[in-house]
Amino acid sequence: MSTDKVYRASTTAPVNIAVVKYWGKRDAKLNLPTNSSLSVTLSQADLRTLTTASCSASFPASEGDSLLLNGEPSDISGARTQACLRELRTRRAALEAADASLPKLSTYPLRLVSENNFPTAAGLASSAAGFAALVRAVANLYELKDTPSELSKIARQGSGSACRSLFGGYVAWRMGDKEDGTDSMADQVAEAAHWPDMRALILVVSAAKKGVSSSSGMQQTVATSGLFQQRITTVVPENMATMEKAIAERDFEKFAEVTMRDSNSFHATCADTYPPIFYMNDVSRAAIRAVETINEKAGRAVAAYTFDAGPNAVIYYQEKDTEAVVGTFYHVLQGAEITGWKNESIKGLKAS
Ligand code: 2P0
Repeated sequence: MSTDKVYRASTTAPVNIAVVKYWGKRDAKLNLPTNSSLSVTLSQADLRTLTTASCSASFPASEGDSLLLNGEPSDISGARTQACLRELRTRRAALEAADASLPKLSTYPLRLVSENNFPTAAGLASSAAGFAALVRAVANLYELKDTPSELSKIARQGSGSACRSLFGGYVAWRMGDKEDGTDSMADQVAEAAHWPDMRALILVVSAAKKGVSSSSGMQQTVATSGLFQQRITTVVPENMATMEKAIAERDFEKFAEVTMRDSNSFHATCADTYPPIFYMNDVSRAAIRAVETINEKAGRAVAAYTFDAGPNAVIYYQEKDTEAVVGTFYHVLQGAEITGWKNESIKGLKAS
């Protein structure tokens, strides 16, 4: 066999937006969380990372592994990326040890090329899709037999929320209780097709990079917030159980209430961090008031807001309520960019 042969595999991974939030690590090295979390995976038509992994004996060993992210060379020497690549190589090496006829891909330098189909500068969660795509692309290249849940344990070490992007639909990340993290992984609660009416609107309030990174923000919260203890012992376990039931029953009002309460609880623990962390701004709060107005007018919860570690709002709603929800935002939030989920006609519209 020619040593010049280039082995290659490509994959895409979607962005996910949590409705029960991950915030807090019990082990920062292994990315083990202090609570379970649950997210909705967004359509890959709108937000996804495409990653191609290749390797060859002909790639100069002196160049080592490399990553081209959106056309720019990117540093992969960080501990998290290295942990992912090490785990993937170890699994490939085990296959090679068991079958001498397999090419020794685990010994070749890796070239990774990754592109987001959304502006990285938009301040949207890109690390989740990024690490999920990286792990699956290399796993495909190495022809690993691991299940998505097994791969989620590797992606988790790149970025916690990345473990949830290995699945579509409604996804839970079970925190687990083992010290080595072997039971801290994601599983699918329901397929997207289970609730075909579900939609998400993303309101890009600010494209600026966030002031406090998630990693350091959550460490400060764990260390200083008293409210956080109540969140992880009582609030989140209840929200996880109620949310799973709401999804199973396609109960949008319950889904909406838990989504909004959990976002509020997460941001309350941020405010209770010392010194406090503020991710939402005045426009974010205007979005919350707009959702409240929409729901009051409808006489039921037809829209649910949630905010991550930044000011951008994600609004969940059902297709039948598009006019009430998107129509109102279209008029209310002047100057904010509106992007839609599922390639709807609202994609890319400017509010006016
Ligand atoms: C989430 N966030 O559940 C929560 C809600 C932000 C707020 O997961 O340190 O980038 O890489 O494990 O995954 C953001 O945290 O943090 C996040 P690391 P990550 O989506």
